[in-house]
Amino acid sequence: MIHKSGFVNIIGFPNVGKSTLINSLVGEKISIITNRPQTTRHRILGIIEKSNYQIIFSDTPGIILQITSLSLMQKMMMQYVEKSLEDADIVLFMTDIGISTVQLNLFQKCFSVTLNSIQKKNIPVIILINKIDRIGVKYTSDKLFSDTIDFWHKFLPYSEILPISALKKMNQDLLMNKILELLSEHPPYYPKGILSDRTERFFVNEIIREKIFFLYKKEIPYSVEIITEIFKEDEICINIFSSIYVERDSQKGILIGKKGKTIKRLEFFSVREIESFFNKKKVFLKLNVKVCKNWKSNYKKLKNFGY
Ligand SMILES: Nc1nc2c(ncn2[C@@H]2O[C@H](COP(=O)(O)OP(=O)(O)OP(=O)(O)O)[C@@H](O)[C@H]2O)c(=O)[nH]1
Ligand SMILES: [Mg+2]
Repeated sequence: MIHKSGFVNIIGFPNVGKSTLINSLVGEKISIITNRPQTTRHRILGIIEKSNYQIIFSDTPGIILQITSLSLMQKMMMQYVEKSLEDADIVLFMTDIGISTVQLNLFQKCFSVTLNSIQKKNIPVIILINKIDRIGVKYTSDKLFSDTIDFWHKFLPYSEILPISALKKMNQDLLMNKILELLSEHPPYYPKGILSDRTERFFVNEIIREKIFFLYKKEIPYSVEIITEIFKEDEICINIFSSIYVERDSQKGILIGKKGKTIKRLEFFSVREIESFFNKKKVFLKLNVKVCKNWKSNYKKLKNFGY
């Protein structure tokens, strides 16, 4: 029996549904999802396998199309994207029906060199146009949809274009069949039975960060980073102690809230999700807020945060 294996890297604009897709393909929530851009900050592997294949998917941060200066954190996020474009066996380039031609042209300007090199190396690219559930079965007559198709036809003429809905799992079987067709024969890259390359502590950090996106407005979710210092698991429960780092003193007060009310809510929502993620009856979580000035532009601090 032949065995296929390879790296299938999901790359695309912010907020188009990359993390939704990897979760849906892997069948577990390994990557957090919010309705705001730049949610994913790292490259996260999600592995699926059967006796005859092992596919290693990568979720990546959304490509920031911004001419003005990026923070060091954003630059590091974009390095994960570049790296994922280089080491892919297959690139799933994700866009959605809401992306305007202005954004697409800007993308062409910023990424033409990288995309040319992918084409030179003959790395197959499948262009995924996500969120077609928003326009339903008549999506082919949608103007934005046909503009997007035209753009990609001209830009990467040899790539397949597949309209999908990551949320509703539309055309996911088609996508899986295409991936399996394109993958090369290779023994598994990872020992069988592994779901992700990430640690339990990483998943806890990400769950807390996701809940911060839901509970806090404006810049707060973009100003936090989390480190889980204690993760002690026994048969019945998990004891967790995590620190939330903010950029400024004023943000510390906002995170904690009056008489600690808001942080209690954050603990409550985080605990519920951590319990379900680790399939545990009881999780005890203690959150602590610390100020770490300008961490987003400090290389050493970013390294400590796992960038
Ligand atoms: N209607 C619809 N919404 C979707 C679909 N896929 C994702 N979404 C929504 O789009 C938003 C962004 O989804 P994410 O999966 O976080 O997007 P992302 O590309 O990972 O975003 P970044 O990590 O910020 O780059 C969320 O509100 C999702 O529920 C889809 O197929 N249809
Ligand atoms: Mg994401």
